[in-house]
Amino acid sequence: MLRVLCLLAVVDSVLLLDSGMLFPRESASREVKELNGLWAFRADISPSRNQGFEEAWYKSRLIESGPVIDMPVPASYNDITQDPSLRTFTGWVWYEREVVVPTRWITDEEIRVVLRVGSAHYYSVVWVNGVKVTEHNGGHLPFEAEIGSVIRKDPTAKCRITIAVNNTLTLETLPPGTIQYMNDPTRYPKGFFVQNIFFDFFNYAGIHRSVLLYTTPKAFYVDDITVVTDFSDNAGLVNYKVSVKGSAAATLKLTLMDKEGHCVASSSGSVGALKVADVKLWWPYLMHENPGYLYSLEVHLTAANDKSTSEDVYLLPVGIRTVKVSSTQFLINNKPFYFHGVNKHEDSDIRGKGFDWPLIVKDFNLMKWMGANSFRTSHYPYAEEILQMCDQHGIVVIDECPGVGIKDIRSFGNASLTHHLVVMDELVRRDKNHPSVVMWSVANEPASEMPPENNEHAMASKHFQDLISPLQHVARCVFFPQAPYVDVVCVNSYFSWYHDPGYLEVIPIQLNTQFEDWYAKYQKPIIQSEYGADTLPGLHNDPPLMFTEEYQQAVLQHYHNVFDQKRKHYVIGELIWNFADFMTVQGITRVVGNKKGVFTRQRQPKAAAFILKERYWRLANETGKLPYWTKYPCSL
Ligand code: BDP
Repeated sequence: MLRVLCLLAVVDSVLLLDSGMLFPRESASREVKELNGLWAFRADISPSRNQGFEEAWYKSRLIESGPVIDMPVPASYNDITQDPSLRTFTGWVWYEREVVVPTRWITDEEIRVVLRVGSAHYYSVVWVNGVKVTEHNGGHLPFEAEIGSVIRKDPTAKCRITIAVNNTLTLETLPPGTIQYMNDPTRYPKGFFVQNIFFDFFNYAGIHRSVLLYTTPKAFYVDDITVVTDFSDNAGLVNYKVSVKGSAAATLKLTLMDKEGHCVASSSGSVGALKVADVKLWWPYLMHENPGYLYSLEVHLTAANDKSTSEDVYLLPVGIRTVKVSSTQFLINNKPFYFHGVNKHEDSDIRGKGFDWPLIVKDFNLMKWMGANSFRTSHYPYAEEILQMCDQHGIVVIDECPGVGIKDIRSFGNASLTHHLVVMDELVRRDKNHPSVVMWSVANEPASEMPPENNEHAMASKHFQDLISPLQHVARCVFFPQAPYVDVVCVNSYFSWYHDPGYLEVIPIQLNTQFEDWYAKYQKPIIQSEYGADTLPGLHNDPPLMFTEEYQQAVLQHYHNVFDQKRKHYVIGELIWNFADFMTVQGITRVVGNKKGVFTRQRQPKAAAFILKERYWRLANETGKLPYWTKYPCSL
């Protein structure tokens, strides 16, 4: 079975949303207060799952309406307790935390106070001191609410934040899912229902990323920045657009600084271009001895009246690079780039999909150790901090929206299309300025065999293309093969695994046919975006048998032989499925999760990791320039 992904290459966007989503950063005019740690928590176990709303649990402290437990934020709640019903809970859960807000934020009416949730899966409603401040539909992207007026109502009260989160997936969510009630009393307990999903990872839920309070000035502030970069010879170009919100008239000044803090270009006005002499380009890891070079763009707003001057300052990291796609190559800074990398998941023991710095840094060290220059955010947008790490380390990213498991015909209507577009819009708004992001992935393996007139998700890629069409490096969607929206064809295939299981000898012929057919049809470069085999660490057999470490190694080697022939022509990358083992629903094909990782879930290498390490470093040696510190492997 060949499975096709949809991908769009980058770079700028015209957005439907009317406000920006800049990552909260401290500056001379902005403060950030993290609200991570222990929150009070209760799952609404009432049969309707609606008791919390009926009894208005948000109106007073959560403990006053019933028992609460400690719940860490960020983290999925599923694996935190010993309660099996919480592990698979579907419905509303309630989080609450009281926060001490700095007095000045309350007394100074000129300060804008914003509450931001990095992500909560899937549907969230947020109250502050019992007043609803926002709700958000979607499990992987940030949302915000301005809360100054609410906390100023009673300056002496603590600020009580209540967040209700519902992980129920419907035919219109991304990813989609259905709830199935089992009403036969001879077979199931009363009220028994299951959440059906059509994707292969556990539907972890809860507040997955940081919750923050941050401030900006109120009279005016930098709401959004878009940069699109280019270069010619030695000169770099940063085209920028700044959107300012607020009532006061303000002056805008932009300064681009190099790593040493020296100003290399400056400008004023909300739209313009900064020219950088002797530009240091942003290069991927292993393509240049100094990868991931970032400038810093200081956006400075000032307004003065007779009495005082006020300002807003925002610092945006900027990597200057270009992305182009020909019929056979993917070019970064006009040089051919070959993706030798991994597919990942946000997934680990205990935390589930919860953001965790030690895990992230470990994963980056492992990717760099094995010589991976890229990864795909299968199958949803990852935390912004991960993309920031990619920018800094030069790890190239295919940024995927949560359009995975779109299989049911009922998920192909207008409501699904509308939601898909909003999610893509939110994704581009959040990630458009990351130099590491070189491609958008619109969906993984939707039922693209549906004819175009019925296929709203194919329409999503068309609309999405219209959205980003004024841009310089626009690519076109792939997942709907007849549609002319393709820059890069991404193919997932599992020869000798899901097809002809156990017969390694089919791989060379089937993989060759796969590549030749897709290339003949579209004349677009192709990435092998998934391939692999489930492997239980420590299980051995020679000759190789399925599920042993030897079999995983053999599958990889057979695939690699074909990649080596085709990469001379139009194959532009290979991404192993998967970087690490990850949790899935229970089922007869999964032994406590998907075991196709080349690392275990605890990030220990299986034998296949060493095969990839040897290969990726060899590919890097052939095509790129190794950084100076590779002489000192300990620093990896
Ligand atoms: C691929 C899916 C991925 C699965 C993988 C597998 O894209 O989500 O985990 O198959 O079955 O087709 O291991």
